[in-house]
Amino acid sequence: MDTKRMISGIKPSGHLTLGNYIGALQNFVKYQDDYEMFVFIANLHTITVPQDPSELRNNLEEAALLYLAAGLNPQKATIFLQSDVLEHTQLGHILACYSYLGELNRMTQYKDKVAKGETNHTVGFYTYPTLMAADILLYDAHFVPVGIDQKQHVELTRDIAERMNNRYNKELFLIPEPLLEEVGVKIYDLQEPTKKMSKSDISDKGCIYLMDTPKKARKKIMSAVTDSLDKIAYDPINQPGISNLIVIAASLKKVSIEAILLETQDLRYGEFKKYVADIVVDTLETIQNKYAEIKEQNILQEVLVDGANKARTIANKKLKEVQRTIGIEL
Ligand code: AQP
Repeated sequence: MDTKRMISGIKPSGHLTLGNYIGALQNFVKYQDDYEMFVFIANLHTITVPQDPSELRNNLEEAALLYLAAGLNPQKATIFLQSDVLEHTQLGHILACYSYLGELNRMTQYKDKVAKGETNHTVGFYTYPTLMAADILLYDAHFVPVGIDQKQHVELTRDIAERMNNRYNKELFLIPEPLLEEVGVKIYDLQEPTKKMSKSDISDKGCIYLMDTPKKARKKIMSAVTDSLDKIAYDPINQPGISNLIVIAASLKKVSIEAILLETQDLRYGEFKKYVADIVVDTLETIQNKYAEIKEQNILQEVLVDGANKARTIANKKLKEVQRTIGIEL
């Protein structure tokens, strides 16, 4: 049986968070053994909102090092910078010409901005789902491992791919499936546990960054908002704070929610937070030690060049096929 292909990426629009790790990065690492894995750093997606160039460069380098520090192995996975493979933007433009304004208007992230009364979003922000569709379709990926917030974009990708396949009466694109984990598809802010933990949030009190010092991370967990019910139960509606901590623990320990509940049911909230903080700190320390080692080795450029070369070969072949099919190339 042929190995199935997977593609995913993270945008370095800030320091990567525990949400990025649980919802994306640790799954990429898990899948690299069984799938042909393509993982890119989605730098083109970051500039859909304003960025400071030197901060962005730092975030980009940090994200790439974190991919490796978290356990992605360049011998197994193709790791590259999105902008190094020009085929992404070219196919992005083509797919934008096969997408409708109504579809992009329905994208939740865009709708949320409009609902908040924000009017200064860029054209790039509006069309980023079509670029994301290109990121995926260039590689004929079977699966796209994502957190819940990105599922809608994979569904749009499927719609565009099916539309073009039907229009040209051939299997131009493979129809990808979003791949969501049972636990950890959405990690919430520790201070506002009904809101997603996001790297570009203004306040960082509720957000754990992978490069936070263990002391800082522990403090954030110990100050996480809980409730007055005084019981450790998985009840996201009535106990969103405690439930979020349970999910964090289960995801990092790679066990079920029930297993965490069994282990912690008799703990008081303070003890439970310490239990979760120990797990988080242990994860961060492992990643950060590896990060320091890899930075020292100075291998990043080589990994990204090799990855881009490999990705480009596949992407270019698909782009040419698309261009010939739609008639813009002889
Ligand atoms: N809190 C989260 N819980 C679970 N999964 C998450 N992901 C992000 N945050 C969480 C997943 O990580 C992958 C890469 O996401 P991204 O960084 O490219 O985009 P994003 O979802 O917009 O992430 P942020 O942190 O919220 O970025 P900003 O603040 O810049 O918008 C995706 O699979 C995502 O689901």
